[in-house]
Amino acid sequence: MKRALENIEEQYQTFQILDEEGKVVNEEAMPELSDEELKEIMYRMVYTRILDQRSIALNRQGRLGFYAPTAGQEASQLGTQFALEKEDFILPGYRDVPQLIWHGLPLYQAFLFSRGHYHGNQMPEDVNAFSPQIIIGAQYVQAAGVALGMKKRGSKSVAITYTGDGGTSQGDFYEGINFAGAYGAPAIFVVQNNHFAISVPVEKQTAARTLAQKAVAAGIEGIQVDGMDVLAVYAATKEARERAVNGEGPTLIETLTYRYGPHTMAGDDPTRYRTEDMDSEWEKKDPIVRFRKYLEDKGLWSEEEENEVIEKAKKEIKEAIKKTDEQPKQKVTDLISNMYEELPAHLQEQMEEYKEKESK
Ligand SMILES: Cc1ncc(C[n+]2csc(CCOP(=O)(O)OP(=O)(O)O)c2C)c(N)n1
Repeated sequence: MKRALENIEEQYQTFQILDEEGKVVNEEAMPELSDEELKEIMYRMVYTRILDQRSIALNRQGRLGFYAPTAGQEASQLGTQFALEKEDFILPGYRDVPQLIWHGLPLYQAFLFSRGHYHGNQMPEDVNAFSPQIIIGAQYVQAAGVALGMKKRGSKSVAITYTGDGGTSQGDFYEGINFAGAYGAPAIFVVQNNHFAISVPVEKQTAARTLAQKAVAAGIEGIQVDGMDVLAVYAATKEARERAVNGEGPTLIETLTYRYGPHTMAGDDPTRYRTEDMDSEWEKKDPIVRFRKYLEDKGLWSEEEENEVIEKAKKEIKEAIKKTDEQPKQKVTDLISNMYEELPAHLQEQMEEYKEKESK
């Protein structure tokens, strides 16, 4: 990984391992991964692409609620997640549900989150994660705090958080990276630069040449990575994790990526702010196509294997949505009782009122 503070010009370079044809262009940066691990990364990316397609379809059928599409961002999301250990904490944004799933959140709970059901926000005991943040940038401040807590406890783990290019314009973004830098907190700050904050292009977001260089002002490491290259994303995150647990402080990772779909399923129309040329230019960089070529060249992947993953994903998604449907409906009292440890008087009153209504 390049060191932003040592060489100012290097801030503007993009770290890459695989080019668009799936050829290794940076042999010395190649992470150590077994054949099984390489295949597992592909498995997760293909599975997640199917999950995205199915989630969009389920949303259109009225069977899911809030949904922020992920296709195009698989390498950024899963390359970072694959570099984590089970005890690491994830503080995701609303588009980062795949990382939660691969960190252990059951699919049916991810679907419940989409439906606004409180159980979708209840992370299982062994899943170190917060529920997805909707307030842009807020998770950056929280990640600095979680990471500082880990440091104080002497645990050898990290807190990783995600925002988009738009999120870097929020005060919370700067507060989070600055605080973590000042306290040497073991945090990894990921900016998935998909080039648009809903319809606002990144050029309107900042005059900075890169978002990674914002690390310099916080005195922390910063790196811009080809976010369509899963090996580069993994290698950068792995190194950031090692630095963090060795007491060398936080890292800001900017991944250059693209979301093929709309911002969310709530009526955004990307054709109003993106051209077909731009879409097709980014589709040529597709993280799955690129990694498939790399694996096929190594004799590690085949069409049959990929089809098996697709069928498995479809089957599991079907089972999960069935389980989602079978969960008890959310009651008003559930909503109230999951907001505060101690209820304020006015909510206590409403609680009594609804308890009575629900018992009838
Ligand atoms: C504090 C705050 N302001 C505004 C919004 C409304 N909002 C939701 S998503 C979004 C754009 C975020 O873009 P970006 O950070 O680039 O992430 P992306 O959705 O592209 O992953 C905005 C402005 C919000 N959720 N929170």
